Amino acid sequence: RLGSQFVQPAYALAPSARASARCASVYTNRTVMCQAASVAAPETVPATYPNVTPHIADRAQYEQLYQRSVTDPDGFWGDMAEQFHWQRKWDDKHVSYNFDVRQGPISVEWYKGGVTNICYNALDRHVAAGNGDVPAFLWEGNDVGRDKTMTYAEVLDDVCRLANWLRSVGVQKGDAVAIYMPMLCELPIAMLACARIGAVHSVVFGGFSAEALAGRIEDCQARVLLTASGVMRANKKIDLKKIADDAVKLCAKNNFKVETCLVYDNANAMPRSECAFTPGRDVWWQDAVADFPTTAEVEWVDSEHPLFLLYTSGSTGKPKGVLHSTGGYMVYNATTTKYAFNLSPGDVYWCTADCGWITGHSYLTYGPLLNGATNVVFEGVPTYPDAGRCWEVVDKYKVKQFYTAPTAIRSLMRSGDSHVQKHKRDSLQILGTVGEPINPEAWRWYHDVVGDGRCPVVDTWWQTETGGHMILPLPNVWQQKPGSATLPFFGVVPVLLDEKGNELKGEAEGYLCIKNAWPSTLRTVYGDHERYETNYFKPFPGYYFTGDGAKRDADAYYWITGRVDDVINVSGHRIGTAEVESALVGHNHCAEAAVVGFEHPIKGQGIYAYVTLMEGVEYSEDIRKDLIKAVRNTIGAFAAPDVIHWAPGLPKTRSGKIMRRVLRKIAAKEEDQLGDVSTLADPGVVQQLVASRQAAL
Ligand code: 6R9
Repeated sequence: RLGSQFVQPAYALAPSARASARCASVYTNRTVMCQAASVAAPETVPATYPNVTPHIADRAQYEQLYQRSVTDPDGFWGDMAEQFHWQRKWDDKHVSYNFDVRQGPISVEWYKGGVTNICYNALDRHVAAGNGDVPAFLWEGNDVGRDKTMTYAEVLDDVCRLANWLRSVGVQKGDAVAIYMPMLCELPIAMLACARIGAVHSVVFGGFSAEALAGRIEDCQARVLLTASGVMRANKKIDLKKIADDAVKLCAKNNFKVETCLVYDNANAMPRSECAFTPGRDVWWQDAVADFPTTAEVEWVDSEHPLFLLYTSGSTGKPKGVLHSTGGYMVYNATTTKYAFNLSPGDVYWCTADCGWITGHSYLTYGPLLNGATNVVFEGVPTYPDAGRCWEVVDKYKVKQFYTAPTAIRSLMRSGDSHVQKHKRDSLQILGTVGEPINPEAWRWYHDVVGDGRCPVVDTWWQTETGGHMILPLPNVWQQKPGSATLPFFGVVPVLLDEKGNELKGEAEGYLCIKNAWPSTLRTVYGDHERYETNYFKPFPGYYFTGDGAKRDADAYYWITGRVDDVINVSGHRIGTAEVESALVGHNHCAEAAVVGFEHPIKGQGIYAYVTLMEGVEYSEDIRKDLIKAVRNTIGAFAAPDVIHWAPGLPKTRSGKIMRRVLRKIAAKEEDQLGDVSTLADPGVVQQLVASRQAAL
């Protein structure tokens, strides 16, 4: 891992923004070495892949298009938007933005004057062009043998039925609708139905707890919730309806009423007879929606009309509702999908992400459908019933593009090559990764074993906030380097800044920021524009701050080094340390908690929690279990700490700030590299923690 020197950052966000006053975190964030840096020469990879004929001929053509995209965004992105249906065309000068807080409020506008609808462009447009019989979804269930195909025309029918139902229960343009669903076709269908009527969808990942779901429902005031009875993930039954019921009860306690719950009877996992049912509020999807007509009027919306909200973790406070709008998101998303995956209409494409995360929004639901591709929708997990499942599915559907996360690659790699080699995989042409830095070893295995050396690996760096890919190797357009996301996409100007906000030139390492607006820039944090400005634009005035550190090598390739703020990336899931701390101190025996990340062989990062108990409380196995349960209940099982370290005291400066870099070093067993600890109020605490680490479970 790079960025090994920890110094106090130049920017400091207001401590009052912390989730809980009792939380121990302070802003001794991990920072990067802002300096000239050199990157070791990478291993060689093939320069060209005979199987892949890219949409863009070569690096020279990329350079030419890239130059135009950044010097003439109105023209370049106008051209990219031409293929879509616009009820009213955008103005010639359609781009305007302010990224500088000193010049006034941050604002971003794209396709000014344009009126469109993303659902129409994802579905109706293809059906109208005579492609209604092309499969849109190839659904593959958790259990081998359960599958279903839906054509574009069939998806459109179902979207219209649901859109009509949503209207019938009073959902109007601009209203938020919460979606808490497993990976059934009905999940992307629900998103598209919202978009059709101009409602704003807010999908909550099915792994979140009732409390987390309730917080998200209340924040966006969603009066309608779409959910399902339950789901099987590998051998585990997840009772989604029960969690949804608990969430609705929690909302009621806070005086917010969810008026209608539409529940999909996922009978194979959990028949409706096993579910609690609240008459007057709950409605069974199959009963209520089937009789509505298969046509539904499109709500034409302004380009800047909000499309969706997606909550994501940051360094401070509760998760932020990242808001994306319609026109810019649509065009950027479709364009990145096309070039990143070298996608053509009718290609069989598979992204393994869940729709509960941004990857499932951009590269499962919208991007592939906007491009007329055939999408595999997978309900299960890559290791069930065995580690060969993905390759079996690749052969079954003749998947051409496969997109997954480094954590999945590492876990499959551990199961051995035989699971891969049992299957042919000869349909594969492009392999993609997303979510966290991919270590060169995993990259190699993905490239050499899964792709048999025939398929370029597209390492896509981007974020919930960016809506679409930002830095990535366009496949077979330029040489890859394992572990590097390489060069920016059209219209993106990445910069590396030092801690004072100066742009670093040439080979360097620094804070990764973006200098200009791109079409799918997040438009605000829902209900809190000030927080949007504080988080993303105040740290380095004039720039969008990504929260990541990066290096740039002599070939101008970018190497992402990871988060520089208090966000941990566990299996590609973003988790704020403040959120976990807040959950831990919510337990009545916990006096103080400080959470850091540590390197984990499969998950990328694991969660290491230092916990100080209340006076007189003895640390025990029961308390450990209880603390983990508190995190599961407050956030979700995926955020449960891997290690709980009972800490009689935490290393604090005389002003009471916790020195997190010390905690990170102890968690990493690198206490010989603590650096300067002379400002600690009680240096003895460090030895105590090192000594007590053995007992950490
Ligand atoms: C799309 C997504 C965003 C954070 C981001 C960075 C990390 C994502 C990466 C990567 C290195 C890649 N990240 N892709 N780091 N290489 N290819 O994951 O969005 O959940 O918002 O996470 O994930 O740290 O800042 P999100």
